[in-house]
Amino acid sequence: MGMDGQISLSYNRRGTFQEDDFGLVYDGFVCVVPLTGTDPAAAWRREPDVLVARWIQKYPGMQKPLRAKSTEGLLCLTGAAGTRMLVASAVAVIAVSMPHPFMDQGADFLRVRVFYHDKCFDGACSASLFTRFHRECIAPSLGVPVEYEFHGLVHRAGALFTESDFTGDENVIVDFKYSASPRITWWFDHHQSAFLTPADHAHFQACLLDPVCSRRKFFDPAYTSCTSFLAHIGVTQFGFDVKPLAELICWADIVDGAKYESPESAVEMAAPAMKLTLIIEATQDPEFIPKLIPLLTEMPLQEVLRQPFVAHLLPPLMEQHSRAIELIRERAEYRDGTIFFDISDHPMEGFNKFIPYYLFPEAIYSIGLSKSSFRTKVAVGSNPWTKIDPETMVNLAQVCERYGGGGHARVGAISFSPDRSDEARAAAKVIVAELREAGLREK
Ligand SMILES: [Mn+2]
Repeated sequence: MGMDGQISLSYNRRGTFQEDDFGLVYDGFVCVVPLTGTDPAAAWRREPDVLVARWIQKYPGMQKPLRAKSTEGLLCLTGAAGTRMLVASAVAVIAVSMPHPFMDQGADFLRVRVFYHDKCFDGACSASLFTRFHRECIAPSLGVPVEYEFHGLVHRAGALFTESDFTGDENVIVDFKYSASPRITWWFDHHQSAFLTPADHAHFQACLLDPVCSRRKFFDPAYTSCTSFLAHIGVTQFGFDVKPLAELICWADIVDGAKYESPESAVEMAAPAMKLTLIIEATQDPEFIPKLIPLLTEMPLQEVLRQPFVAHLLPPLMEQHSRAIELIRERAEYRDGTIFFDISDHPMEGFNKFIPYYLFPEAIYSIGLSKSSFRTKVAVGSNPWTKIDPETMVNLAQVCERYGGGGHARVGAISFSPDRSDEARAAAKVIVAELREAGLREK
């Protein structure tokens, strides 16, 4: 089209613009094209002032154009509050010749690439929910078929994102940190620590002031899961119907918020969502979760679990889980409200942290000594189902900090290098004595 600059956002018939209009942002200019009524190109040639006046009246945020110029048949307007508006006869042509701003010329479908928190139940559910939301609420107004791709993201030291991975026509991040990349067109997160840097936070704040951007990027740390947050935005702002997805949304909250109603529901793995979580957290196959994601919003979780590519993964993991329960049962010493177990002679990469309270429901605290390939760990936790007044409980983060560890008031951990197991054992012994004393006081 002979225009430089970047189109930063896509059509938005259901969003910022009114129902009968067609909008896109081109190089910071907002352009609006009527999809109904008279031929806008003809109207523009005939009576440009009337057309501009009509838009200004319709979109109050774009009042009082200070400057108007015409470039290759496009009229650019600068608004009072710095809002720039582009109204043009040629925009109608853009609408026809460019089905989507980021689409390759000649491509006959739109690629939406969804980036999600990897090996996380909420991450996979969020990616699935976004896809169904986009397919039902956004894609129909695009006028082209849409294909969805999935790419997992992990927390790591250094740069979290690889810009060259953002190859979609739309690039979406769910349940993961903010990226200020202009290639990211949608973002949903609920983590307290969503912004890596103050600059990222400022970038998002600026987005919130933009009427188009603020309809694409959403953050609320008050939500237990990204899945339930995404559902809320979909329902309240886009008319998304989440009624068929109630099971998924409910379980994303339970799993991500560790809101299990009892130690049994956390440990016995009876619910399909728990079994799926076990599989999702353990998988080493990079193709597994992308294959799973589309199914999560298509069928009940029990049916997802029955799919052959899923079903065969469960038995060995359930067996490993049962072995961990038996080992902890065998080793646990319960006294004065506190459980202690040492399983450091049985290296394992992780175990369900609710097992101690499943075995000793009356326990207040538990201290576990375990060993994996890269560390000896002292896990210091408290029973989420205890009836003890939280005000009187020991702050476990402070206990762990004394040994260079950390965590939250209710659960913490200390890591020692594998060759410092003796120090780990000594620290565990001191903490056990301290918590048993506190446990005695509770009685
Ligand atoms: Mn989450």
